[in-house]
Amino acid sequence: MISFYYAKPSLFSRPVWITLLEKGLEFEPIAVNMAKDGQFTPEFRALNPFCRIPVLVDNGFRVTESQAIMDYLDTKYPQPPLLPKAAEPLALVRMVQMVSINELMPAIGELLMQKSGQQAYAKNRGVTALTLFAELLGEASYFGGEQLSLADIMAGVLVPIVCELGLDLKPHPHLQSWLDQLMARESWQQTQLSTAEKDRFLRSIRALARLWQKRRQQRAEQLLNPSP
Ligand SMILES: N[C@@H](CCC(=O)N[C@@H](CS)C(=O)NCC(=O)O)C(=O)O
Repeated sequence: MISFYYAKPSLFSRPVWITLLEKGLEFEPIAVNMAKDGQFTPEFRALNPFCRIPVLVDNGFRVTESQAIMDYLDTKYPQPPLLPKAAEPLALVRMVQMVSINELMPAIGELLMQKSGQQAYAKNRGVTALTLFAELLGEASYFGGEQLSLADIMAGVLVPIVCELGLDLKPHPHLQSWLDQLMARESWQQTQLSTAEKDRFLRSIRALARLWQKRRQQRAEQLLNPSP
């Protein structure tokens, strides 16, 4: 049995969730209540000493880190394949995954927090990522070619968020069509926050960030002293 520890608004959890759905796998979703320190319980810390979601446990085998989990799922459950085999499409897929994680994700964090002094950098980072994605996608249906890949899943979760935060896909009409067809898929629909959930998350984001800042101190102590 696969257990999937997640939180619905978590942008690191959703790509794993979509991967599970696209693979048609049966799994037990276990919601971790981060507003109530669910990631700091001794049980959860035993699964991930860094106290972060997502975590996947497959018949006793534990995997942390969203990208590692997605790789694991694609190798263990190869149908339908979500990573191309040939060198060039694989490199392209990995580039999109890494740019999503290393550039778009921090840009989203900075735009969401509306930290003064960081908005221009965050926006430019986002615009540059979208321009690169449009170039890499070209006229193809998906980043890996004609089949959905982990790159589409990762970028397809983050691109709608940067657009909601003010970035524009108008200069990239094919990227917009790519996004529209992804968002129409059952796996995107099923994992989408409702308007009420999104509003609640946006209202709580600053309080959550303050709570996490406080917990970082707690984590610093826990990392040095792992006993519960
Ligand atoms: N590199 C990790 C990042 C995971 C991550 O930062 N998850 C956030 C939720 S979106 C989390 O668990 N935050 C809780 C905390 O930092 O206390 C991954 O790719 O899985």
